[in-house]
Amino acid sequence: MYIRSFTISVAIAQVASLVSADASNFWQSFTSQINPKNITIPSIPQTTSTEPVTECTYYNPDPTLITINNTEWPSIWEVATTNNVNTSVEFTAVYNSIDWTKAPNIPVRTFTAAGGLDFTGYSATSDPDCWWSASVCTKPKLADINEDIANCPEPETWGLTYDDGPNCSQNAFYDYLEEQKLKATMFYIGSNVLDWPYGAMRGVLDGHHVAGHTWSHQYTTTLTNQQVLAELYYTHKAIKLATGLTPRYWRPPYGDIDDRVRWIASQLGLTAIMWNLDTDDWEAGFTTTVETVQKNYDAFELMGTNGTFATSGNIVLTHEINNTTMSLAITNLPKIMSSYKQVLDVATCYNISQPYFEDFEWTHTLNSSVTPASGSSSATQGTVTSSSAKINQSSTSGAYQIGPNSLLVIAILSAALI
Ligand SMILES: *[C@@H]1O[C@H](CO)[C@@H](O)[C@H](O)[C@H]1NC(C)=O
Ligand SMILES: *[C@@H]1O[C@H](CO)[C@@H](O)[C@H](O)[C@H]1NC(C)=O
Ligand SMILES: *[C@@H]1O[C@H](CO)[C@@H](O)[C@H](O)[C@H]1NC(C)=O
Ligand SMILES: *[C@@H]1O[C@H](CO)[C@@H](O)[C@H](O)[C@H]1NC(C)=O
Ligand SMILES: *[C@@H]1O[C@H](CO)[C@@H](O)[C@H](O)[C@H]1NC(C)=O
Ligand SMILES: *[C@@H]1O[C@H](CO)[C@@H](O)[C@H](O)[C@H]1NC(C)=O
Ligand SMILES: *[C@@H]1O[C@H](CO)[C@@H](O)[C@H](O)[C@H]1NC(C)=O
Ligand SMILES: *[C@@H]1O[C@H](CO)[C@@H](O)[C@H](O)[C@H]1NC(C)=O
Ligand SMILES: *[C@@H]1O[C@H](CO)[C@@H](O)[C@H](O)[C@H]1NC(C)=O
Ligand SMILES: CC(=O)N[C@H]1CO[C@H](CO)[C@@H](O)[C@@H]1O
Ligand SMILES: [Zn+2]
Repeated sequence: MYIRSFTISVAIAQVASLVSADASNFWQSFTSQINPKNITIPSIPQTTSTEPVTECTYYNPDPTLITINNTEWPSIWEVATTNNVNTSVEFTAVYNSIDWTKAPNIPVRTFTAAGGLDFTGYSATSDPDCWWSASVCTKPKLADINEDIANCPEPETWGLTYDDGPNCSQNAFYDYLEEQKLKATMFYIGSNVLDWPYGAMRGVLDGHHVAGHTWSHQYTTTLTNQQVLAELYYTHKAIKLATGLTPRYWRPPYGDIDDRVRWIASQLGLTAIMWNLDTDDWEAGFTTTVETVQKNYDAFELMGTNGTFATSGNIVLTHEINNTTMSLAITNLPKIMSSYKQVLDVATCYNISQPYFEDFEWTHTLNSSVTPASGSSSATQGTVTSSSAKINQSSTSGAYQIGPNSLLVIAILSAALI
């Protein structure tokens, strides 16, 4: 079986034109005791059991791996300016590194009495602020703002994404993804990362593409500039603490983003990843039934074979959350894999060679539903690792299996270098 594969060298530019700003160095002050290229997750019942109650029993992380000083972090599941972090020297410095006089003059949104976003006076047709919640807009109307990613351009490709982790009861699900050699983009909530840091470590260890999903999961357009900055900053700091990596990508909760929020994210060098298919899986057992969500999956699976994505693929919104959503995923992934040519994380489907600020090159392998997908390498900035370093990296982490396809990738990479 011939499988087409290739690697994207660092010579190929990042997606879109990333905005550079002083604040884009924010990640350089972050610290971590984790080497993302050599992760060993402590073997405790929470990391090995597949029984939800055992997995979700709180643990104190090993202080030689993760040290959490509560005074340095916002309150868990509260807006990220809480616990007085917004008056800290650390946060004030980041805040002041941004020239707020250049920020778009777009109002902070409000809620209606019924609890939904208030669109009064906003024209979804002219959509001056590229407000996704009003118009599904992903291409900024203003200059110098990173454009969102909303689909996988490869034909008949399913962009695999899971939101709201890491959330303690994920072991059986991550085991399943590993068995199937599937890599997903995992959008982690900062509060969950501090609560369940080994879950985030596992995301990186397993070779998933980890991205941010804010600190406390608010509608970001309803937050002040300071709050938006804090939600992004502390989430990416938490992911760094638990994994050694700071994501360049994030997803706004509920998709709620406009050009003001995009501009703030762009100051940090961050780009939003949206979706173009929504399973509504989080509603199962809540405001709808599992059967209704299954019908959404059925339709999306059919789209893989009926021509809907003949010229370019999708990114699908699904969630880790709990046993209901993860069981729906496990039930449906075999059909998804047989209906689509590829099932890929977004870094791979979008040729993103550096999904993190740190030096951690992404090695792309399309058709990863057939063979193992991307892995990490130990390249230094501007250079590409030797093939032996790649092999050792893979075997050390235990996450990537070296198959014929990986060897082909290495061969191509070596050939390109020599
Ligand atoms: C990887 O980590 C293990 C355990 O933490 C350590 O013993 C080993 O030396 C490390 N290997 C490398 C290549 O850093
Ligand atoms: C926690 O952080 C605060 C603020 O940075 C610092 O003053 C304090 O000494 C730290 N505590 C520990 C135990 O490290
Ligand atoms: C810090 O954040 C809190 C909570 O959002 C807010 O009440 C307070 O006014 C903020 N303080 C400053 C100095 O911005
Ligand atoms: C999962 O969460 C949803 C709410 O999002 C809830 O309705 C459902 O009952 C939960 N399922 C389990 C197994 O906890
Ligand atoms: C493919 O299937 C989807 C889901 O049933 C449907 O909405 C769409 O119209 C179909 N497209 C074509 C070209 O048949
Ligand atoms: C994560 O798990 C905790 C504890 O089980 C739960 O309270 C919280 O709602 C979960 N978060 C999400 C986003 O599902
Ligand atoms: C769902 O829960 C059952 C038992 O409570 C467990 O055996 C199963 O592995 C869980 N599934 C997932 C995907 O976590
Ligand atoms: C990714 O790279 C492949 C192969 O070079 C190319 O066909 C595809 O258009 C690229 N996709 C994007 C989004 O750049
Ligand atoms: C990689 O592994 C091979 C085979 O085990 C060994 O010969 C080589 O020295 C290793 N290279 C590095 C850089 O550790
Ligand atoms: C990009 C790529 O290599 N796509 C291939 C994936 O595999 C199918 C067959 O299973 C090919 O048709 C695609 O061209
Ligand atoms: Zn979410």
